[in-house]
Amino acid sequence: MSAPPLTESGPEVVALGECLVAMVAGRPGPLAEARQFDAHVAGSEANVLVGLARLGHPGALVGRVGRDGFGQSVLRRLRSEGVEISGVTIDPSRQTALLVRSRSHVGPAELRYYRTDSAGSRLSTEDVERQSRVIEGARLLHLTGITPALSPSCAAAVQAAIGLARGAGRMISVDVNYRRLLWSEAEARAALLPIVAEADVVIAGPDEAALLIGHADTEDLLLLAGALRALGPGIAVVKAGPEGAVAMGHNGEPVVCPSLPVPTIVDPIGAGDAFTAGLLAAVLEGRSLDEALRWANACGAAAVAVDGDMPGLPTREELERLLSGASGDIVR
Ligand code: KDG
Repeated sequence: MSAPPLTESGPEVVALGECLVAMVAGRPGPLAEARQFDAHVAGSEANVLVGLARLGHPGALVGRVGRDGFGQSVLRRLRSEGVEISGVTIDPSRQTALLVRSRSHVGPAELRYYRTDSAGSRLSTEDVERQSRVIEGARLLHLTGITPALSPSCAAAVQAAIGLARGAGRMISVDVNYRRLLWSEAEARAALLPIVAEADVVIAGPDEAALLIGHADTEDLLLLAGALRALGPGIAVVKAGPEGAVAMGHNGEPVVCPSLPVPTIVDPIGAGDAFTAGLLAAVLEGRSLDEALRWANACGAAAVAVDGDMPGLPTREELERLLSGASGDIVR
C-alpha cells in the first residue's frame, strides 16, 4: 500500500502526551523550605514541539488539559509558540497536572508530581482517532516513555497512534524518558520494548538504554547505542549530557559527538527535550547523523543555560550562531 499524501498545510510533527505546569522553587534549598515558586509550562512532548517549531518544523499536540487556569496557561503558551492545539481536549471533569520541584542545593532536586487522575492521564484512543488525519498526514509521530506510564488509556492511545503512523508509512521517534515516580523499571521495560521496536529513531540516556537492554554497564556509550539499535529502531541515540552523545544508524557505524561546553548550568531540566528537538529537526531535513548530534548537543546546551524547560530552546538563528562558535557579542 502506498503512503497517503502528506498534509500540505498541516503539521509536520505530531506528539502525544501530557502537558503540565511546573512549579519550580525560586531559590536553591529543600522543598520544605521553599517559599516562592515560578510557574513554567512543561511536559516533555510539548517541549520537543516548541523546540521543533522554533527550528522551523511546525507540530501539533494531542492531549488533554483541565478547564482551569493551568490548562489555559498551557494552551496559550503552545499557541503563542506556533504549536497546533486543536487536538488538545479540554476536560471539564479533571484538573491539569502539576509538577513541583525544588532547586538543587546539595544533591538532586526534589520533584513531586500532582498528576494522578489528571486530565492528561485520561487521554484515550478516541482522542487519537479524532486526530487520525493529522497523525497520518504528518511526517513524524513523536512519543515518550512518559505517556504509557500515565494510565492504561494513555498506553492504549500510544498504541493507536503508532498504528496510524505506521499504517500511513510515517516516521516514529521515541524518547525513552524513564520516570521512576510513575512506574517500576520492570513495568517500563515490558511496556517500552515493543514501542522501541516500532520506532525509527530512539533516544535514551545511558541508564535508560541499560534498562531496556538489561545491561548493568552504563559507561560504554558505543555498546549501549549498538545494543539499543539491535532492539529494532533504525537510529539509536544515547545522550550523556556533558559526556556527549553517540548515535548508530542504518549502516551500523557509530557516530560520536562531544557536548558543547556550558559555562553556567542554570536549570538542567528540559535539556533532554531540547536535545531531541535538535536531533529530530536534523533528521527531518535529511541531514547526516553527525550533524544531527551536533544540532542536538547545541540545543541541549542552550536549554540548560536558561530557567524553565521552554525558554532556552533556541531559534534557528540562535542554533546557527551556537554551531558557528559565535561568542556572546551583542547582536545588532
Ligand atoms: O523533560 C522535562 C520533563 O520532565 C518535564 O517537562 C515534565 O514531562 C515531564 C514529566 O512528565 O516529567
